[in-house]
Amino acid sequence: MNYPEPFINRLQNADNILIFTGAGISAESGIDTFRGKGGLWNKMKPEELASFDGFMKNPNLVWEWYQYRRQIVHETSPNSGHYAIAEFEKYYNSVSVVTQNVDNLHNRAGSTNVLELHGNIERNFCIDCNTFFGVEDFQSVSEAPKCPKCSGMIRPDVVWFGESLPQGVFEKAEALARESDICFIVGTSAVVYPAAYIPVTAKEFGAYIVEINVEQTEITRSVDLSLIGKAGELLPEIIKKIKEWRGS
Ligand code: BJW
Ligand code: ZN
Repeated sequence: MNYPEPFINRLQNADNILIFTGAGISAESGIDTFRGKGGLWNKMKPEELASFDGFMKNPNLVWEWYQYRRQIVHETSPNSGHYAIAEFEKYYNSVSVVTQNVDNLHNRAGSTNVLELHGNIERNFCIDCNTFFGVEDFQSVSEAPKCPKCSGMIRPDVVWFGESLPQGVFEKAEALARESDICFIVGTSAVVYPAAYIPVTAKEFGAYIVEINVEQTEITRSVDLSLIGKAGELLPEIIKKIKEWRGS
């Protein structure tokens, strides 16, 4: 692919790279997205499955849904998009991944600076005593479990609608956005807030904004460059170009 000159200039001179990702980066690993064609929210109701009220009304249903998704995450692997993102670290001073995903695949691909805005499906916690547990603690439990310490309800450590993001994580992501020279927006519909403010902040503070998505989104009209295609194909192409310039 031939890239526009301003993008090439930024890629060649950047120090700080920010990569903001959503469900689309994991689609090629076989994990369903939330919106759009085949999205989870076409078949399921977000207010029943991704809200605290929904959990309190039917904890077993919500627990079962997360156990099912954990199994999918456990059985899959990062794809070429996740690996390309990890590879940016070879070529730039500072590379940060700010993800809305809960699937842990950026960490598994080797990215070392990952901020998880919406939590991590591989953890649980007790809503009463706040003790954290790994997924292995309740691996084959099919009904919402109770805390072994205080009998409180155990829930996945993810951020549901109406809930605050993990303390300090959004602020850290905003600070990285302000410092970034290039901000990639990869595989997200960019409709969920406050997460979707991250690329807006990056742009306000002068970053060059590149969107990678299989289709146009809410944010396409405000980006500097929109690359339409699969993240697992477009990101490795960008890395290949960088390698050619750097000769390694
Ligand atoms: C590919 C591809 C390929 C596919 N390659 N691309 C301001 C304005 C308006 C509303 C609000 C606002 N502030 C707050 C709100 C309310 C709400 C919100 O944003 N609602 C909007 C939906 C209207 N936000 C919240 O409630 C947040 N909390 C909050 O604001 O707290 C403050 C507060 C506290 C107390 C009282 C009041 C306020 C919390 C949001 C939590 C979101 N949680 C979920 C579930 C996480 C757990 C789980 O996984 O189960 O997070 S919902 C879901 O959406 C998930 C995702 O992280 C998030 C974003 O979705 P994402 O990643 O963009 O996925 P998709 O499916 O939408 O898009 C995929 C894209 O990939 C598509 O574009 C495809 O084309 C593309 N694609 N294949 C490249 N191969
Ligand atoms: Zn407890």
